[in-house]
Amino acid sequence: MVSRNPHFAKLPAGYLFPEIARRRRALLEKQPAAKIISLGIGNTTEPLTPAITKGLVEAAARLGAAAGYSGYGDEQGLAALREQIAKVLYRDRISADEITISDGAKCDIGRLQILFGGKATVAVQDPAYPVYVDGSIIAGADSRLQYMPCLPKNNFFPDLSRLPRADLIYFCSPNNPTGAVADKAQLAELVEFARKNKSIIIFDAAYSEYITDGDLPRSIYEIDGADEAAIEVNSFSKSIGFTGVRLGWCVVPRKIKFADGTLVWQDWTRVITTLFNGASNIAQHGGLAALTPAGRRETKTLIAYYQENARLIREGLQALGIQLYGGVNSPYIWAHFPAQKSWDVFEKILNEAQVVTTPGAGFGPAGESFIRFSAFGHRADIQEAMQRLQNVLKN
Ligand code: PGU
Repeated sequence: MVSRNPHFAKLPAGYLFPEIARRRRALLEKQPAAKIISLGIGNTTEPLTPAITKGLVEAAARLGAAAGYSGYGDEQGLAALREQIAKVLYRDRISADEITISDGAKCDIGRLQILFGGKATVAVQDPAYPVYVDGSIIAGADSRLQYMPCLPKNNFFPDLSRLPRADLIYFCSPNNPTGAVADKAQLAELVEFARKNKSIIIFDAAYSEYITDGDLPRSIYEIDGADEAAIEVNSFSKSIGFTGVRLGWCVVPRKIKFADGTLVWQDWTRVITTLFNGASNIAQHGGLAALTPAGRRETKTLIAYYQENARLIREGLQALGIQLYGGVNSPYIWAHFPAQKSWDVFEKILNEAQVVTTPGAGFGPAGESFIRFSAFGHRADIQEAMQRLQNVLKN
């Protein structure tokens, strides 16, 4: 018999979102006619926009002719896309060769965990996107995980003065699930802390395009010195609806070194070239189309649609007197149900309103008594969900 990788025994039984899907199916078995609305998993619902669709279609068509066919590409991604990301999204704060194109931020987080291995000590925001914790456990980090509580009383920014040194610090802004966005002073404090401790920040900016407030940083590289201390992962999933198409990127600056002087970039290149064969060429051309002026205009309109959904959710919950956070420069609304268990509130909303949400406890201990509402949905569904909640959640 083959022995089981012992790290898997340390994980919670299942990943959060399949568990939520299981409970949704259980409701449908009891009430097959239920018209369930999902404000649960952050999954995009609106169609791809015209310029981006055209980029994808034309790339697919080129593959259908001898002259335009191509097979494997560079593992790091199309040079043109790396250059455009550096120019359009980072205003050349980092260089194209520090960017690798991937099949999404989640996949890059997993590969980064391979890069650092199980010996690395890890700090995570609590609550956090579960992949940081579960992925670290799979990589062998288990008990060395440090939780950094992020609660209303600290404005969802951890008290770094109490944090013991960790090799890796996961930080997500705009945050999933709290919707909090770190300002420049807070990120400067984080970068300073990491530099002082010789830690590496893994900065997840998957929702950066939801920041419309010009004073808030969209990238950690807006902070001086971050290129010596931070890796950034990002994605086209939530900005242009590529959740199913799959396209993301990772920035590993050349200034970041391991203790023995090796460039992290060098080993990252080794991971990418050895364990990844590049993102889909069609998807990459969709990404290129998204970075043209027309693509950028369409992206803004698409994001504005989900932001209006977020506004409607905030308005609806506020009318019920529920204390809430986020949902302004972020697609997530973090609603507080004091003294209640988040899985109980989740079940009540699911069974009585047929609305799927995400229980805060699924994101870590500090998520208890909170519910995450996702603004990804068709407008009519959002309106209908808020109507149903008026009846179910009113005191
Ligand atoms: N990073 C963060 C912070 C996320 O919230 C998500 C998706 C990703 C990365 C994934 O990006 P990709 O580029 O699409 O790989 N979070 C969603 C979906 C759940 C999941 O398991 O990814 C959510 O509802 O939290």
